[in-house]
Amino acid sequence: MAIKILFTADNHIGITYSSFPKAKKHLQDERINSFEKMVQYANDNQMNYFIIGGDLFDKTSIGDKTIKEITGILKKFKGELVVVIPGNHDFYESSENTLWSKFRENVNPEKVVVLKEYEMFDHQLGDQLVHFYPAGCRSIHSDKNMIGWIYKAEKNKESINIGIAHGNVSDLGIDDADRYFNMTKDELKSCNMDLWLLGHIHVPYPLNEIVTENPELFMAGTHMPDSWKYKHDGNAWHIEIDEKKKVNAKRYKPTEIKINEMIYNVNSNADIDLLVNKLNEYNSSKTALRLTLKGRLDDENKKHLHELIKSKEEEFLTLDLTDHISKKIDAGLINQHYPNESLPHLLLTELLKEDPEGTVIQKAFEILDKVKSKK
Ligand SMILES: [Mn+2]
Repeated sequence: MAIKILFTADNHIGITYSSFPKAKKHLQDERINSFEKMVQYANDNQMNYFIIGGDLFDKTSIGDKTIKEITGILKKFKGELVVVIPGNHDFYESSENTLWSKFRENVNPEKVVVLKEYEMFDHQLGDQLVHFYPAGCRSIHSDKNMIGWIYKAEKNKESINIGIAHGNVSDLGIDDADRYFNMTKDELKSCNMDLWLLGHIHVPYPLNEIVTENPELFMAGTHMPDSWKYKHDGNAWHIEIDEKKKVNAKRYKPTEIKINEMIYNVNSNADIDLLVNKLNEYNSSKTALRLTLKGRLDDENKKHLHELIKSKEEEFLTLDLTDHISKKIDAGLINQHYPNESLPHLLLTELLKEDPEGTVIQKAFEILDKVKSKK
């Protein structure tokens, strides 16, 4: 019998989206709504396990209300078991009144387990025995990973053995290898798991949409884009593994929200039209866009461009504009500012001839303008 797993991680519930002032409330709500959509997807596809590979929450000091909101959503999972490991942001603390003690008070332990210990957890699914080997975190940083015990543990070849860990993987990671529970691919392989489910790097792995051969490790990525740096779609894995250990997987995208950055050169009216076309291609109500404009325009075109962007602003979830467009200097502008045969006129006309697109004329114009305004 094939078992079906919805695998997610790095949900960072409670993240504030503080660098998206206009959209932050919407993004915070969507983070929870899209989390719930994963549970719905898992139900619609009759999945057995809903596995969370660490950093379900953004921090250990998360409020009770948020904890209850999430446990309430997890209760709706109709499959056999929700399996959670603590990540480095929501690491396990053994004292009382902690995030995970409160979380566990709010769930049915038969249906939702937090695997905080470094020991095997068994689950019988029909005639299939499944062994989970968890390697969650007990601190925010560590120069050592937590999978050492798995390497040493006994394995039963008849059962399906699933390792779940949270941390950086050498060559895949984007984090400092020595601070975030770093694992090498060789170390993971030597543990002899049938499947590795990993969280921490917010980028999904592998990058294929459809997986028909066991990639040995899956990185969930985060279920929804979370920062200006984040260029991927939100992601979760739909994974199936049968008794012969054959793996099939596909991606599930729980949200339409995208975060994009765009740098664009505008030097003419035609460029402005092209820019508007590009902006029209976005699914704007679901997109936070950081737009940086470069190039050179005369005052009139620049004003026109700003009006256009202002009208677009409403459509986007957030449209952050950084304007590095400089003033276009041509004969007309020089004539307008300085009398014919004056020193500035002669100088600027000469520089314009020399290199009309260069930065020297730009600089010279700015300096002369400064001098002029001081008089
Ligand atoms: Mn993490």
